Amino acid sequence: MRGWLSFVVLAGIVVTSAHLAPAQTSLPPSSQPATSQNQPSPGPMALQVRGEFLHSWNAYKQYAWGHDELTPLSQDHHDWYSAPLLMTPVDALDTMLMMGLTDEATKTRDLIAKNLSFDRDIEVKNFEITIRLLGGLLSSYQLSGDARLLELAENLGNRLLPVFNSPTGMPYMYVNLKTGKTRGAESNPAEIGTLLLEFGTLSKLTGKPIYYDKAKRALVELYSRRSAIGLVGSAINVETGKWTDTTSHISGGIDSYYEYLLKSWLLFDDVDCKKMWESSIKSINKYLADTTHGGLWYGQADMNTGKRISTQYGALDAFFPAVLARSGDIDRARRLQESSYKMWTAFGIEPEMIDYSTMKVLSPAYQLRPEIIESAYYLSYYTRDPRYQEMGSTFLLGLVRYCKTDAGYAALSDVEKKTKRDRMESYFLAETLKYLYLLFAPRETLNLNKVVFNTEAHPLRRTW
Ligand code: DMJ
Repeated sequence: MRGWLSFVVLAGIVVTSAHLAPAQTSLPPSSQPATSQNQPSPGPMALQVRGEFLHSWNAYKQYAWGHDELTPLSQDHHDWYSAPLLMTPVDALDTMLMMGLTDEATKTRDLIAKNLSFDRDIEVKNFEITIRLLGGLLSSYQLSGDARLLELAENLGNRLLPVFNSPTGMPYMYVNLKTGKTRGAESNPAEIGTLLLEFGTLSKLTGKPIYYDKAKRALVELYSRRSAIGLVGSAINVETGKWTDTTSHISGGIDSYYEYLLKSWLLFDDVDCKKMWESSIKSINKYLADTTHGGLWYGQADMNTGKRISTQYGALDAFFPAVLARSGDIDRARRLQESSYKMWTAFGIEPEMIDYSTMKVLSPAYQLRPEIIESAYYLSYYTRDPRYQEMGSTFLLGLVRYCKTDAGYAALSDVEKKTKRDRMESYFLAETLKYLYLLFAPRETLNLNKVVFNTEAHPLRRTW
């Protein structure tokens, strides 16, 4: 079997097979891949996206190899902490595997296995490290069978565990990877409730329940502090369990908490998560949905009274059509995606935040975010309506026109002036280009009903 031309189906994901080195394969026999002769051809648009991925990845290799991120304008690198944790390679690896970039993936696995160490005296953000690194290591392990990635994931999981040692069981925001010292009692639902897919998968793959149990308890503790009308706020103290900001919304700081209620049910068959999702979505649709400003939007309300606080919506909120579609609510998903698209097309590319009652920009940056593209992919998958690939062409056009640089892609500091910012976040390769690729690739490239993407677009599969 040879590179791009040979495919295997890994319980729902079609990937090339050349990277499945037998010596490093440690998946149980029941989850070993079955060879498929039905090789899907990516098609011209997907190939163009793959070209944009390579343009960005090659720039990372040239200017930032071994570091966390490429800085595209200065053609240099940026590390999050005093020691690099290979954020971009770990985040980008499963995209390479899914795009069939076998040689790149093999070199990247070797880089990670040889150079990534978590034995560092650095204080890291638990949420970001979990969704990007733990999620990336686990999904790439499942796709490649490379046992070195699972070893790294387990090592990282053990170093993150101290975050849960708070009086409520809800995690602190920061932990020192070497000493286990924690900090940051003031947290939010997203940072508390976006851990179960990764920690739970680690439990299933290692046979050690501790990771699942700790992350599940955090989720349940958070849910149990919802208001009488079923909403959560924006900030909570994990030591006292008291809310310190009662503003409720589906935006950054809360967003992926809801996503993980739904997806933890789907990935683990966890009926508690099913119940928590089902009661939460009723409250979200009752108090946060807003149809009074042309189309469907979701704004902000007080978690206790349900009173509307503001009509803000932004690039991060645009993940919600994907979640609605995955839950089966195609009607709301379609309507909300039209609103997100209006936000994108008003400026040629989307701002971080608008007021949907006036369509005025509240926060002008575009940080190469994936959410609107993720939602287009889910809707395209479930409805087969060409409308969403048309949206995808608009997104690709805007990205190439406004964000492409000689060395990768750059965020924008202002979508109205189209001024660039010297930053290419690792999620651009993990999420933005992955979802864009999948949107244009043949539908059978991935069986969305058998795969659960974590919030950083790392595909997880039930191999247990
Ligand atoms: C990513 O790290 C994740 O998608 C997270 O849930 C939200 N922010 C970025 C992308 O915008």
